[in-house]
This record gives sequence, C-alpha cells and structure tokens, in this order.
Amino acid sequence: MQYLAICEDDLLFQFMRKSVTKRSEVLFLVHDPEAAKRIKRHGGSSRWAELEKEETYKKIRLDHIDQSILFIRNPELREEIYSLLRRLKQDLPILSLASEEEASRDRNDPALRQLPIEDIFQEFCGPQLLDTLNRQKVEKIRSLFGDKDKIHILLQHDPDPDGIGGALALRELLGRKRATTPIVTFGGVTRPENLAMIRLLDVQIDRITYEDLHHDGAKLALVDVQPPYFDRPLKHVDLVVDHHPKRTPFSAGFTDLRSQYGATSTIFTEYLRAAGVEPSQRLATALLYGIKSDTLFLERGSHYADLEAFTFLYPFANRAMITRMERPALPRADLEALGRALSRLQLDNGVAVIHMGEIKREDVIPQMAEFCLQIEGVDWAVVSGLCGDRVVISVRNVGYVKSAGDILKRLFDEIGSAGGHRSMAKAVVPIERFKEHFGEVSEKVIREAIVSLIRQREQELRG
Ligand SMILES: [Mn+2]
Repeated sequence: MQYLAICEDDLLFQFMRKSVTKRSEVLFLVHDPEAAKRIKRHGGSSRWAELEKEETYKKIRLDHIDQSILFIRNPELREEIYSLLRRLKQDLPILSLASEEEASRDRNDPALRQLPIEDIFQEFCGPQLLDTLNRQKVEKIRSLFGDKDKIHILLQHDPDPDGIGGALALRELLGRKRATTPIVTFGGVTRPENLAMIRLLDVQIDRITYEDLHHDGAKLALVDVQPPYFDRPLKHVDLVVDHHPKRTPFSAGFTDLRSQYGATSTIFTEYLRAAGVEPSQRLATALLYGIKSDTLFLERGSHYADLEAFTFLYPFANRAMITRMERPALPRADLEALGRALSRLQLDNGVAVIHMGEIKREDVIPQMAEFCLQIEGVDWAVVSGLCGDRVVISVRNVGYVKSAGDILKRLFDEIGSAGGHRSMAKAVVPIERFKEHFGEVSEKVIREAIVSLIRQREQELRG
C-alpha cells in the first residue's frame, strides 16, 4: 500500500510517528519546508511542495497512490486540494480529516471518507495527553531513590495480585532487581490463587519485621496500602501508591491515591505507558491479573481507567497462566464450613448475615460474601469469622445504597481496622476488643449493628 498524506505541517506525522516510521509507505507532502525536514529527521519520508498546484500531484504520480490522507486545517485550502485531486484522479480514495461540522457534510463521493478530528483526538491523543501527568509522576518517583539505595516495597499483610502487580511494575519503572528492591510484607501470602500467582510468575515476597524495615537506611515504598493500615507507625515512608480511600492523614515523600480506580495495578499501568516502558509478559500478566481480581473482572468498583489499562495489557499477558491462577482448589474443610454457614443463612430485607465461627483460612470469608450476593434477593452480604485472635468481617453490596466501606469504618475503625470501597469492604478486630465493645461475637450482634446503619443510610438517601 502506498499512502500519500497531504498536510500543512508535520503535526499528523508526529501523531502517527510510531506506526509510519516502521513502514515507509507513507509519503508526507507538506506545505512547510521546515516541517518536511523534521519529518525526514525523525525517519519519515516527506516532500515539500506547493499543495494547491496541479504540478505537485503530477510529479507525485497519483496512479501509484492507493490511499490519500488530507489533513489540512484551512478549510478553503482543503477544499481546493480536494477538488484538484478529484479532477486528476476520479476514484482516488481520500480520507479527509476535518472538523465535525465539515466532516458531516454529505459530498456524494463514494471514494471520500471524512473523519472528524475530534474523534481521532479522542481515540489516539486523549490518553497520551493525560499522560503528561503520569509522566511527571514517574519522574518524581524516579527522583526519590538514589542508585545506591535499597528499597523495600511493602505490601499488605496478605499480599494480593493487585499489590504484587504494582510492586513488580514499580521495580521495573525504577530499573531495579529483586536483590536491591525486594517485595516485603509483615504477613505472608495465604490465598491459594495468590500462591499460584507467585509460583507461576516466580515472584519472591519476603517476610520482614518492623525492626528490619528501615535497616541500613533502606527506603520504603508502599504499594496498594497506606501507612495507617499498619499496627505500628512506620518511620519514614518515601512512596505511597494506592487506590483505597484515604483513611487517616499520613505523610510520605510521594503520594498518589486514586480511590476512584478499581486497582493499584491500573495506576502503575498508566505509569508504564507514560514512561514508554513496554511490559514484559510476566509484568503484564501480573498487572492484568491484579486488575482482574481487584475489580472482579472489571465488574465491581471499576473505572474507565481500569478498562483502558486492561485493554492495553491484554495482548502482552499470558492469559492461559491467569486461568491457571484463578482455579485454586478449595480445601474440603472450608467447603464444609461454607455448607454449614449457608444452612444457617437468614435474610433480613435483602441483607444476608453469616457468622462462620472459627475458620482456618481467612480468604473463605470474602469468598463467602461474594457467593452470597448471588442468592436471590440479597443486596448486602455480611460474612464474619474468627481467624486466630481476630474477628474478620467482609461486606459486599450490590444495591442502590452503596456504603460498605463507610459503614464498616463507622462500626469498627475505633476498635480495629476497617475500610474498603462503596461496594466491598473489610474489617478486622481483635476478638477481645470486639467483646469489650459488643459483649459477644455473634451473628445477632453483627446483624443488629450493620443492619441499623444500612437502614439509616437508606433513610438519609430517601430523605
Ligand atoms: Mn488493590
């Protein structure tokens, strides 16, 4: 295919640069000699000419052109060139880029296609323009750490795919290796899918103590989590990138919180794109899985940005590997706990509350809450269980009144830790403190506390 792009300057070339320099079949015919030079300098093929002269097109030999692109902002000049081309070659395919108003005018010319520039900008340039913001952030992030610094990337107590994906991306953005930039946690990976992920992607997550966190002046980067999440204050935090709502004020050298996003991996995908870093298959797979699992395949709490990041990562990722991560085997004992809990299920105006008692694996609680949402008539699923010396409560919500995070925070933040999004949230409270506050840990107590707040919220919204 031979393309002829007729332009006043090199603007179109700059937009198309990536694709046209790889393929030399696009000849840019430009009005401005300086622009013609710039195009050549950047590896494109160009010719300077007087665009309104018939001579110009005779020299080019339109017979060899399969497709012409007209990007002329001056409407009179555009019209003039269009008529000229038509006169010289009746069936020459012309793609004309014009304003929406002009492009919508019917020309009764089957070989002419008119595209509104606005649409093109929207599609190709919108994300790129926004990226200046991300580019600045990437620069700032890179400036935080010196070459000799050791960096600890700290995740939540039970690192999940979103945190792991973000951590790998941060390491990539900084051009670092595992040895100087380890991913650390005070807890450990427990969920079977997450264990499968770190095994399949060969991700090492080290357990660390508070004492060792700042050992030898190591710098600290928090990914998918904020300083107040931790039981003990962290000494110095250099970076926080997270999508959870801000709970308590904190200070850090660099902070990027985007609570409207469904995943921290989305933020890091934007950084990578802005920095022009093409993700490896391993990194893309981790980020894609992070977005997928945090947003339940883009369904819950997700934002247009999550979809956009997902689309970008998809071709780079190993989807077969993600499928293998997603099918973790449920232990028999936990299946039985699910069964017992279900048999006790009581529905109260769309609110399903289940207390599972003692359970072995904490991740069964959110899985159960997720599952309960599928029961007919359930808008709110509240599932709790006892893990060691803690009460863990997970809330999911599909209805009109969405304030899962707020409600858990109001109830449990004082006596434990609580947070989350409008539609999914979690609270963890030491059993002793729970008892001091509520008298006992039971379905009844949890139901009464949560249902009354949900009703209150509904009333506020109606009122
Ligand atoms: Mn997350």
